[in-house]
Amino acid sequence: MRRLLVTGARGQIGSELVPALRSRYGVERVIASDLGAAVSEGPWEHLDCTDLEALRSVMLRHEVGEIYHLAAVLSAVAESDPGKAWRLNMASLENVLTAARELASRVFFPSSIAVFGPSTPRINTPQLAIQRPVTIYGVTKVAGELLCDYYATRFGVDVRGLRLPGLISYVAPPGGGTTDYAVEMLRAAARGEGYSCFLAPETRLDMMYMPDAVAAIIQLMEASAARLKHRTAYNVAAMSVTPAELAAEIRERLPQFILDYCVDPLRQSIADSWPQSLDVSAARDDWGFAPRFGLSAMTQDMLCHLAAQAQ
Ligand code: AKB
Repeated sequence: MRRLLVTGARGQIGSELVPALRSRYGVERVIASDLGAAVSEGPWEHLDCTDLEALRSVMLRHEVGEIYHLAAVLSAVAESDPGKAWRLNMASLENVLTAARELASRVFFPSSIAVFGPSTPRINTPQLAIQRPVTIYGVTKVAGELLCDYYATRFGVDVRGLRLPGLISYVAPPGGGTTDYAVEMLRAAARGEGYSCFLAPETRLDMMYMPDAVAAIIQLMEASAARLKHRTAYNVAAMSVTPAELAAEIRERLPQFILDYCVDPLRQSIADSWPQSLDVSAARDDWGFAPRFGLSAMTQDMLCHLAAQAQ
């Protein structure tokens, strides 16, 4: 039975996807990899996936048949060194696709709402819409989607992907994105602290709770290929939220929560270039995407878990 390799396993998605894959397919079948030391029990590889030889060697040694390529630089951090973000995001993806082609592996690629830009319709953004992002992160994600399409059609690599919105999780913090405010706000509230939000109160963006994101990744990878009309980049989202709405939801449970705003012009301009809500009907129709958590259920669950962690 061929194994599954997760790159970027220490990150926000990897921290929850690895345990979910291990509980579904068995601990020994899932190889977690990242730069640095292991963070979980089970097979672990120190792996820099910009190094093709190192990637090939891990894949051959573990007989990898499926790669979940999560390693990437996120939107806000990417703007501080666009050249590095381009090199890291593109070189690692090209290596993953090259190795997948050579070793007949399947690939999961996490795209993002960042593939869209100011010229895209911002409300109920269609599955097929103009993609002219104005961030380097978005540029790498559009190029990534196209590269995945190319490897799928030209070389028959089974690549699948989701355009993920902001992800909210109590397990691991996000790593330098524009949607990070939501996790930061919930964590501050759970600690009994106030929060100064770096996006303006009415900035509306799509979000999804991590259990729904993990379920969607697994569901997409298990779907019958014949049903997938947009394999490498499905729009997915579960709630369209502003900082003010999230704060109101928190205050229903923690009335003393204090929020103010200290808008960061860079992250605000990134958020203003992204859609406010996505049309997810293609994901629903093709492979049954059905997120369980809306704003209220997510807030309730996050605050419960964060309170339990504090004890
Ligand atoms: C970010 O904010 O950069 C990410 C994303 C939407 O891709 N969370």
